[in-house]
Amino acid sequence: AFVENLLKHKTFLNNTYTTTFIDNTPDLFEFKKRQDRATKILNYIADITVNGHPDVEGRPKPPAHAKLPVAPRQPVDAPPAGTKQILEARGAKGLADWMLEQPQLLITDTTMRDGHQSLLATRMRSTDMIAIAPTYAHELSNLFSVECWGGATFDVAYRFLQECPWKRLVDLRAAMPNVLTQMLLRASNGVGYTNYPDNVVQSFVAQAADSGVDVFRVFDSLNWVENMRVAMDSVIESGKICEGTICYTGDILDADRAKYDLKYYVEMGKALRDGGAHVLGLKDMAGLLKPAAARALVKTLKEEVGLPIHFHTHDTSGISGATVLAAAEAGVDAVDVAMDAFSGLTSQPPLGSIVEALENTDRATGLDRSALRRVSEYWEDVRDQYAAFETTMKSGSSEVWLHEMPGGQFTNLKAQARSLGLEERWHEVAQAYADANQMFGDIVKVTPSSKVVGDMALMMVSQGLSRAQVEDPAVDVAFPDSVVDMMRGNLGQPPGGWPVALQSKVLKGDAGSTERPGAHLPAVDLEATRADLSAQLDGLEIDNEDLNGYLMYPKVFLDYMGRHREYGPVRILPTSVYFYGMEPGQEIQPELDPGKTLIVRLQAIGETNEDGDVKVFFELNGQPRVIRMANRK
Ligand code: BTN
Ligand code: 3PY
Ligand code: ZN
Repeated sequence: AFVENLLKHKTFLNNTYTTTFIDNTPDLFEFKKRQDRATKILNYIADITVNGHPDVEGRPKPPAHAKLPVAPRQPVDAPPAGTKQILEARGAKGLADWMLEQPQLLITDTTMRDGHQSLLATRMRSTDMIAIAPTYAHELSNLFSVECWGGATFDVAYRFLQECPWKRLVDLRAAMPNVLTQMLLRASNGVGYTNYPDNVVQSFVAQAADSGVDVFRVFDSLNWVENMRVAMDSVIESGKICEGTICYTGDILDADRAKYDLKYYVEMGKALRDGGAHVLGLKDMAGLLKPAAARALVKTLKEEVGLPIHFHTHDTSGISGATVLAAAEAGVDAVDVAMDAFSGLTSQPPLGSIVEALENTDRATGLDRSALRRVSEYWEDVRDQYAAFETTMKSGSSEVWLHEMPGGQFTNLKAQARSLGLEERWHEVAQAYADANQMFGDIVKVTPSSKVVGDMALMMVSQGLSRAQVEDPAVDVAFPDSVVDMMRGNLGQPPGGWPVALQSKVLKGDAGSTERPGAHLPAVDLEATRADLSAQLDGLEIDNEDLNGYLMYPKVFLDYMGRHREYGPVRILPTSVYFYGMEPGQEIQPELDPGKTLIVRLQAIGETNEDGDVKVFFELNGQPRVIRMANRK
């Protein structure tokens, strides 16, 4: 093992070693067993079986009746042509024209992105998505698109699910070659929480297009079109569909909320069209758009902007189904809905019910209702596996019109409030969130601006500060870092700018920048970064997907890679095994590579010895294997 370490050592390979090399290079004596992927996976299963997974500890377990999700079998031959083939034949502009020609309401299924982001803290694993993708391809080939990437899914995959988000995308694309894939892109914030240098955004978009994204929904968290151009231009250049997106806030029918009136949205829609958007996204992230307002807004945007409109909302109030139907009546081209089992509450309205409601009307969707029920039954079984991540919201709530929290943030902020001991004071948090929003000048609240408002609200409640106190120059306030950053201009500019007095208090007299943040951020040297990353990973070859993952989230990516080396490709494990380990007598057959299946059987778990170790007895492909695991319980 020493010679092997020596021969592989970079200093040795580079011929840069000296006579003291062996004495000064302790890693030559680290004989960590090189393990194959199957052994790493057995280690992971043994670890989880003995010690549990930290993310589900103390959380509700899947119900006793939960059964392993099994997707319907599909034929091996090619699925029918779908929207993907229209994009290939007619290009992005042609696809947009095609949308305008369709009488039916076009349907996007959000289950694989916003559905689980809003209901299960984004914890759905790739294997549960990829298994059902062939059924989408064969039985739901007339969906407009499947939203399955972007938003919070990117970092959660690395951070909490120990899997590569790019591989998810590539696998879904391969299994679903006929339906458009869709992602949510936070413009200059990429899939992160802060502005990135322009060339990082460009590189990320180019890679996402290459790895399989067809529709890019691009939005800015302050609705600043100026800050969307780099991302939009990159999408257009890739040949994919640029959905330039308006984030909806306020109430166009309320004269007291004049900042965000119909004219404001029409102007923004025109600016996005003039910026090259193929489709106009209308993103109602908090579910504030009321049916009557939807009718007026959709009708006017259709007339004034002329692009196909794709509407997205959340059902936090419980009545967003009515808004979707009103938008459909007013001529909206496409809508986002989630499969029934992943719908409602802070998620999208139920896909199956919207489809039913439109049957025998001129907007009937043409989707196969029995296929939809089969697919939703599969999702029901999937959802049971994630009981640990269910949240406490039980009913629709009109309070959303007080706080205006995005669906994706609501349950998160509730969990954050709980962890600060503010669970019983949730309604105060909601009020403080509304106050913080007014204090910031009534802004669009969506990732990342929504996080800033949430940070401020939690601080106000935990420190007992009122809006008047926060604004009072005589009261000393230690503002959260995110607030300081936003007031400096690092997320960009809201319509009308920041309230001057508050900004001056937060920045201790400074004015803050009004320029586009990306204009100041120096370009990243991509090849130098690749070389540096490779060096940090012992010379591992870094492909473009890994490079772009690292550029978005350096630390999260490196932590992921470290665990990957220890545990191997745990993404192939069934979700129950990933979170809860195995029972004695249980057998699973995860697929290591296409066509290469492991047969893993847990035989028995031994007693803990005096060193605190447990022997876990497996059979791997029929051969006995024993893993010794520290019992940390
Ligand atoms: C994660 O970090 O959440 C995903 C990877 C799993 C890490 C395993 S879970 C059991 C063991 N205990 C830990 O704290 N980490 C490893
Ligand atoms: C995200 O940015 O992740 C969102 O879902 C915003 O609504
Ligand atoms: Zn959403």
